[in-house]
Amino acid sequence: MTIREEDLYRLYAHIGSPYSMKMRAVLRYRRIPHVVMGQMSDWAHAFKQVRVPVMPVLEYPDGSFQNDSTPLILDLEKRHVDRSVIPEREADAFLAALIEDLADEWLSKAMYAYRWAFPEHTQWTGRLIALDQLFGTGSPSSVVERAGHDFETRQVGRNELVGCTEANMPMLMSIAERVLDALEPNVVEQPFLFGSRPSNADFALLGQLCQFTLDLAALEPCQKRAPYTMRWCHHVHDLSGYEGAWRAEGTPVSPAVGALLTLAGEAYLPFLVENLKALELGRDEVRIDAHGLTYAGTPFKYQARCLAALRSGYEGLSGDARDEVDPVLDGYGCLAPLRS
Ligand SMILES: N[C@@H](CCC(=O)N[C@@H](CS)C(=O)NCC(=O)O)C(=O)O
Repeated sequence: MTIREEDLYRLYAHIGSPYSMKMRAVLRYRRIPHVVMGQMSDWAHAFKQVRVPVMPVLEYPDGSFQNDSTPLILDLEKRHVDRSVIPEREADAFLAALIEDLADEWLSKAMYAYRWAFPEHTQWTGRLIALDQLFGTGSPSSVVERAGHDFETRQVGRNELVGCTEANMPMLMSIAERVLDALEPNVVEQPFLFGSRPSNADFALLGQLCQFTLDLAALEPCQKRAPYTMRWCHHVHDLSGYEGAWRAEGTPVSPAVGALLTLAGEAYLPFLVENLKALELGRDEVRIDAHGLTYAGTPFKYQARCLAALRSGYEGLSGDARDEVDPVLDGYGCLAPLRS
């Protein structure tokens, strides 16, 4: 089969960007014809075409540009029918959206902490990401080192803004541990959250977790704690030849989904609710206590929109889907925050 140039999507992306790896894995699994644009000179052009210049950006075959992985994945569902990543059953599709969000917005804080809050590793992380950014440009290593240093300084300087403070470290590490513990038996037995077929939630988890296989502060503890999950990442990067099936009707949600919903009910959803409250009251701090630990950070409008999207997704469920999903959500403490 020859792929025609006019059918190609272009993904402006790089290895060290979790959301880039999430999108690349979706495009590969779905067999959507695409190329990955890994050069910084190409990114500048793509960033000019979108409202918020964050990575990755997807250029459609018609030459339009969009970003933000969650709506992008949904938009691709409308354009391509085969190998959907949205679970067939409405109730599971909602649970998958919730877990996707948890991976993108809560696990991502652990990812950022492992990357930028361990001072003994940030120099090399900066340099390696600079290599990604300058790959193929023939830049001498002194240029890579300088760019690495500048990137490291910028990213370390953002630790506080994204909540990667010393005081939050126990909470951030516990997010990573809880996610790894949830997935470790599942990746062997299933290997995905909603059966043997990967969903948007699995790809969102991949985006963050695959960074743990790259960053030195994460690599050793995560490899020790969840070796199969670290390996799972390398499978999920390219599932283009893989076939799976959604879980059978009438079976209970997997223990992995249960454990992730516990994390959502105990910490992530309360965080989203407090974030919204802080914004409404004009406070400059959002604070939650969960699993005996504390998180305090800056409130974000984007995360208020995440809560609104989850609530409207819940609101839009059919009666049958609600009958199925309500006892599950309630059992894990997720129902009340989604209803208010
Ligand atoms: N919600 C967005 C998040 C994208 C995002 O935050 N991308 C990061 C890189 S992984 C970024 O570009 N951050 C801005 C920056 O580094 O300036 C998505 O799901 O795509």
